[in-house]
Amino acid sequence: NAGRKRLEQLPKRIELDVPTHVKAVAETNPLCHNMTNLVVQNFAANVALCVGASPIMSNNGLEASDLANLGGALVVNMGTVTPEGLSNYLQALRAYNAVGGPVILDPVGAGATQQRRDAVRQLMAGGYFDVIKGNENEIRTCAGMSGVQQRGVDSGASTATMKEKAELVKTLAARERNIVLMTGEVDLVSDGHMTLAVSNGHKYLGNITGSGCTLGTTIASFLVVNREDQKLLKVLAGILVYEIAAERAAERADVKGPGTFVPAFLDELYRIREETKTGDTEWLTRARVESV
Ligand code: ATP
Ligand code: TZP
Ligand code: MG
Ligand code: MG
Repeated sequence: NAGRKRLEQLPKRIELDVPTHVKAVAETNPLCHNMTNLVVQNFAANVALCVGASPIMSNNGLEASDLANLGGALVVNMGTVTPEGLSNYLQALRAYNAVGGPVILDPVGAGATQQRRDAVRQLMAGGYFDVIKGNENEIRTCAGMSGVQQRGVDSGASTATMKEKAELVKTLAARERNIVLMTGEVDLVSDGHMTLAVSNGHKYLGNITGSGCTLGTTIASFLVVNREDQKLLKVLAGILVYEIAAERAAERADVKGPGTFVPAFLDELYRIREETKTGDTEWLTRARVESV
């Protein structure tokens, strides 16, 4: 059947399509509109630039329709959401949906407070998100599961098995007819049909602020290119570039911990995109992707 065929083709698709998408971002400089939290503004703009996108940080809903018409993607990251912020996000969501522009939701801290639970509900009812990405507790909150209590923006320890988590992302993606990504040491990503586990990345990503947020910015940039292609593979391309850059950075002799990791990570994001432009895709041999 079609599902099995898609699965059999996966290694080949990764080998062929991932570099195509990486190259497309590097060569077409897609606009990436970030409505994001107060913490990560500068870091997210730098990550976007390093993968080859053109970032604009704007939390003003009144200018979202002009920006949507420029053909880029929107990141809605509710890390420092306020009532005014929420109405700006909703306005922007409608503007991008109206022109078919890709939108990604990062429900930061969704399970921490009542304000955030309400914000997630209103956002998900207010329009279509091509991708929802978050840590485990954030994705549980998006799925409407009760009893989720986050202590802040971090997910905290998990008691769920990989199988349970995979089932959750698949069910939510099927319900929302979009792509759902649950991040962690192993990332789970699904389009409601196929679910993939990505085991790349490095623990330093958990020791710096904004690693989830800037993965969202990266994925949004990838959603803009090769519009007729499968979204799941573009999301996967964004994840792989991001996490393999982190691995390469952490291995460098000049990296001694999370502080020196940040600039090295930006360097490696940039280097991977430059290598891919010249046809050198050796970095991709590190990809650890499994169907679950
Ligand atoms: P949290 O606040 O719970 O850390 P987050 O929104 O920052 O959540 P993460 O789950 O930390 O998001 O994921 C951000 C990125 O870091 C992802 O690419 C993920 O794969 C990677 N990552 C996080 N922890 C690890 C780890 N221990 N090993 C490898 N990669 C990791
Ligand atoms: N507080 C509000 S938003 C934010 C913090 C610390 C950044 C969260 O970043 P990430 O990428 O989810 O770790
Ligand atoms: Mg983190
Ligand atoms: Mg996060």
